[in-house]
Amino acid sequence: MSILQILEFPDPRLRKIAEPVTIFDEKLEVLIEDMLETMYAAEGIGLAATQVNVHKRLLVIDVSENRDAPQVFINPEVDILEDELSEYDEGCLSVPGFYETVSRPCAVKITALDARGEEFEQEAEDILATCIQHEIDHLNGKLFVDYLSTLKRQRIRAKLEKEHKKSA
Ligand code: GNR
Ligand code: NI
Repeated sequence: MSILQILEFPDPRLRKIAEPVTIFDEKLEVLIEDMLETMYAAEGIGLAATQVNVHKRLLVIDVSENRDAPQVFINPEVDILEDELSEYDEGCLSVPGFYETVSRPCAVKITALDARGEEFEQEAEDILATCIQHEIDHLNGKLFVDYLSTLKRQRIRAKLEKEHKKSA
């Protein structure tokens, strides 16, 4: 297993639209294991393939307290179950150090494939609903900073660019 490098905003590769997964093979299983290891090492609750520069529609999540309930969603789709929005202070491993409030539908139904290519459905609320929508945004080249004001986004971009220059 290996820990993968996570791309950081404003890397243009985070803007790519991911392609559906069509092949369920050993290579996909290795990618899933590596993404889970990367997510746990970074102490995130989710990770989209886009963030590790793999532009396939695949994401991993673990919203459990004990960090022992990994979930894999391949080619995920969400249906909004309730128009009501819930607010969360969102962070992102690709926007390290910044947290801002984002509103999203509070209840969704997810349809996805598992690692074997079998379809399943799952209803999600609260942090899981927020997280899966945040991850699917990544697969569509979107980041939580896109929901903020231009001013806030530019400030975050400037601070991260400065950090990147320092460590380059
Ligand atoms: O670790 C993460 N925490 C988080 C908190 C609130 C809303 C969304 C998230 S996802 C984030 C990990 C990440 O960047 N996934 O793409
Ligand atoms: Ni993220």
